[in-house]
Amino acid sequence: MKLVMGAGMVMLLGSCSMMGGMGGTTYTFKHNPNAADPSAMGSAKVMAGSAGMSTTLSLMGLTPNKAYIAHYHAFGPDSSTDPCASNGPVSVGFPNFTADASGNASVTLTTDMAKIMGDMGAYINVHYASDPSVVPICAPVKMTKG
Ligand SMILES: [Cu+2]
Repeated sequence: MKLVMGAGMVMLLGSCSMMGGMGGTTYTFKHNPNAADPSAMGSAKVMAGSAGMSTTLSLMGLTPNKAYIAHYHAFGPDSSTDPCASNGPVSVGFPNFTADASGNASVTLTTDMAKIMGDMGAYINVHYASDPSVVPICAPVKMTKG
C-alpha cells in the first residue's frame, strides 16, 4: 500500500513580512485604557486575495448583541511610535457588525491595497456603533510612523 503525500499542497508559511505571504499576517488587538468591554480581545488576519487585501477580525469579549463598527486608521499626529495613540483619521471602514449572544464577532473587509499601505493602515479600531468615541480595542499594524 502506498501513501500519497503532499499532493502539491505544501506551502511555505511563517516567513511573511508586512501584509504579504501565502499565510497572511495576524495582528493582535490590545485593550485601550478605558473601561469598555474589559474582556474584549481578538485578532486581525490580513491576506492578499484576488479581489484585493482581505482583513478578517475575529473578536471575543464584546458586549453580547451589541452593534460595533471598525476602521483602518492612518498614523495620526499624536504619536510616532504608538499607532493606537496617534489619533489618526479613518482610511477605510469595515462592514458594520453585531456581537453574537456570547460576545463574539467576525467581520471581513476586502479593499485595495493602496488604501491600507504604509501609514494609511497603521491601526485598526473597534468602536461602539452607538458612540464611536468609545473604542474598547485597537490592533497596531504599523508601529513606527513614516
Ligand atoms: Cu475608527
